[in-house]
Order: sequence, then structure tokens, then C-alpha cells
Amino acid sequence: MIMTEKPFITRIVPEEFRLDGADSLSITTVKDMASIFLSKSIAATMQDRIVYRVTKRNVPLESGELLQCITEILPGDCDGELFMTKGHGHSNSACAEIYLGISGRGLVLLQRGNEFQAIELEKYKSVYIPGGWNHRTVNVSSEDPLVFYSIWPAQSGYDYDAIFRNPFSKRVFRDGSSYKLVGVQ
Ligand code: PAN
Ligand code: ZN
Repeated sequence: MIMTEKPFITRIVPEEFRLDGADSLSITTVKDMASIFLSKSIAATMQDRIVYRVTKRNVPLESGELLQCITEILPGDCDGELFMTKGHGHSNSACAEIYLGISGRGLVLLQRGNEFQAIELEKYKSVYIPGGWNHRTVNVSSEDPLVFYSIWPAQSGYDYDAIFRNPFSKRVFRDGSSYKLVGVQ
């Protein structure tokens, strides 16, 4: 089994919203989320818009190892539905995760069976996401990016189908200078 042997550091680069020491960058556009935003027709007209960027530090995917990343969700909306991550569950449902707000204002949507919660995320606030809860993050600011740090077990895995098997009970829309949660039929 290959494990991380030597200590290493990462650093959040101020105003660049990325993790120095990360070894992967992924960019998600509206096109990548065509099946996720409610308004498929408007999504089709703004396919190239970047919704979020993730810089991640990889480690061996072994028990005991920890992954970490910075997510930057840009301000914006698709027909009023605020920019957000795709959302997922962990393939290994025993695995929890911590999100720590770095800047901006957001909401973490959490779904387990019929249970739904929306928890506000802001600078220096952390949200503990227990295993078994699907999670998605929404940028509720119309001006600033939402930036947060995540740390989770390397053996979690990503289950992106989980949000289709058990959709979030609410979506988040712009409401003037604020936001509103709208129930999904
Ligand atoms: C986070 C997310 C990250 C991007 O690191 O992976 O914010 O969101 P999606 O994976 O839903 O596209 C995390 O929850 N990791 O487990
Ligand atoms: Zn996760």
C-alpha cells in the first residue's frame, strides 16, 4: 500500500482563490451542468460560462489519507437559479467532510432521504457534513465569488448519481438582492 510519507503544506492564495500546493484544477461550466440546472433551455444559451473551479491536492486513495481542495463558485445564475456545485453523495457513505468558509456568502444544501437542510456558509464558519448526506453548495452573492476549503477522507469516492436518485428538496433562486429557497415538485 502506498501512503503519503512526508509532511507537506498547502496554502490558500489570497484573492486568487486557489490552493497553492494543489496538483489538479477542474473547471465546471454551465454545459457540464446541463442536466442539473432547472432551466435546460436557458442553460443551452450560456454553455461556456464558468460556474466553479476546484483546485485539489491529491494523495493516495487509501484509508487514513485526507483529500483537500478549494472551491470557488462564481457569482451568477441560470434563469434565476444561483450558481452552485453539481452536488454529490460519497460512494462510501461512512465518510464525512468539513467545509470551511474562506470568503463570500453561500448555502450548503444537505439531503438525506426526506430530510433537507440549508446551512449558511461564510468566512471562518465550518459545516460538518456527516456521512450519508448528499451535499451541494450555492453562491448567494450576486457580486462576489464564494470560496471554501474542504477536507475529507480519501476513500470517500464521489457518487454524482445520488442527486438524481434522491434530489435536493429545494433549489435556490435570486430574489432581488437576496435569495429564496423554492421547493421542488
Ligand atoms: C467538495 C466538492 C467540490 C465541487 O470538494 O467536490 O466543492 O463540488 P462537486 O463535487 O459537487 O462538483 C466535496 O464535497 N468533496 O467531497
Ligand atoms: Zn463531498
